[in-house]
Amino acid sequence: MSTTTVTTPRGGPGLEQRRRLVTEIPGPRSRELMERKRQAVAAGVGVSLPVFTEAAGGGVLTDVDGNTLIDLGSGIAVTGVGNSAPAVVDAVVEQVQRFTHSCFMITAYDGYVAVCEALNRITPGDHDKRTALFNTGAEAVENAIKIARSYTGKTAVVAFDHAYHGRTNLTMALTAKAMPYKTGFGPFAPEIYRAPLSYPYRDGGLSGPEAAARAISQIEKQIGAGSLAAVVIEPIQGEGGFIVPAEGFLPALVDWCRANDVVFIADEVQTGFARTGRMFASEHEGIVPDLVVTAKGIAGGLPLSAVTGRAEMMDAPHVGGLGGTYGGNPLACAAALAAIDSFENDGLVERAERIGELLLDRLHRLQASDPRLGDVRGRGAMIAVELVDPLSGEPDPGLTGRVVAHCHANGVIVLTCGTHGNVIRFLPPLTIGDDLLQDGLDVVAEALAANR
Ligand code: PLZ
Repeated sequence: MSTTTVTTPRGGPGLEQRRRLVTEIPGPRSRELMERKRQAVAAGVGVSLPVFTEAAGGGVLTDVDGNTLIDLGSGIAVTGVGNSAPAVVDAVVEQVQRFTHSCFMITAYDGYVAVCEALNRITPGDHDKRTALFNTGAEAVENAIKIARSYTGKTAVVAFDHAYHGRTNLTMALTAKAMPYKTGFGPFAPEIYRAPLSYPYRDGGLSGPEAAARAISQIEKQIGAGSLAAVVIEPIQGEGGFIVPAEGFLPALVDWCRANDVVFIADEVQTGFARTGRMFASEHEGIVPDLVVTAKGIAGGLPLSAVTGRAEMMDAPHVGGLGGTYGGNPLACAAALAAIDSFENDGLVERAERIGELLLDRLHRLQASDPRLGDVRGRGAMIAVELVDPLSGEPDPGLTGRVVAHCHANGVIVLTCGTHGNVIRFLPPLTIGDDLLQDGLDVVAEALAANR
């Protein structure tokens, strides 16, 4: 009798932490699976690197052809604690054996309450807070707006240029960029208005307070505080291009909101949980949002999102007004408790800061001899470079695409962003080692040199 041993590939930090390519990228098995994908998956669901994942952990991802790639994207800022982080895996395994679901709205469970307690404790501000849990970032943004409307009795909402808040109907309306997010998918939710952002690289020297005054003046003239329920903003923009507003912009907006009975909502979906070298990006300028929206990094890769905020606002909607079948799923809550413990106790905030120093140092050195690197910006492990035509300063999405393709072909996962698609962003897992990060940046430098 012959025995075959089936070994399940294991991810987590035990994976060999080294870039290693044994086939071209994508390899033959990934190409075969991509063909199946084409036959089975709706075309609208794109894949930026046509490689199929086998396992991931630390700072690498292995594919079905046996290649090991450096992960500088964390599945879009999700696996901050590391992919298949052992503490998260253990917590989920323990929970999955007890019960997988009860629906918190039907019979409650303690994991949900514990996640709310943790978020009330770690989000900015020491006022009395409440939290509600959902599944995705977009769903949580929608609920923050429901809460703000219910609390203020007003309807209008302001979002900013280059904003990204999701792909559902209300969040498409909040999102700035038409292609690929909105084109052909309207009509969009009403009562959404757009204000100008502070974008230091392209603002012609406008200071933070000046940029805030510009936005506030437009809001007052075009909407009026008397109709405005909420202002929603990413403290550092994610998909819109990792734009860090000039100092003083966010505090001035918060002050204006507070003086005008307008709810200030910080969308920390991409910036939250140690990513920027603080637990939340709002902390860099000491702002205290009324409502904070979180998702992505919160649960080490399991789908979970939250709205946390002032008790009197969070408690404004009537009983039964907030919820959803899966919101605060027990597996996701178990994962979140383990992940939050790791963010707080494994030095990940400091690690994000250190990753930021490494990234900025290397990218600034590249920039010094290459004027195509128009702007290098970001905070902590959320850093980007904006590529431009050095003569005109115009965005260069073509070059961006070629550099990213070179990185992918050489086993480094990098992502792009920006309204003009000319920004390369770095969002490594906070568990990546320095050597791996430097190797990844070597490849980025090669990619730039190869595309002179
Ligand atoms: N708010 C600030 O970054 C999600 C989107 C990827 P969901 N960003 C990644 C894509 O192309 O769909 C995001 C975000 C900010 C909200 C969201 C939405 O979060 O969990 O994707 O709904």
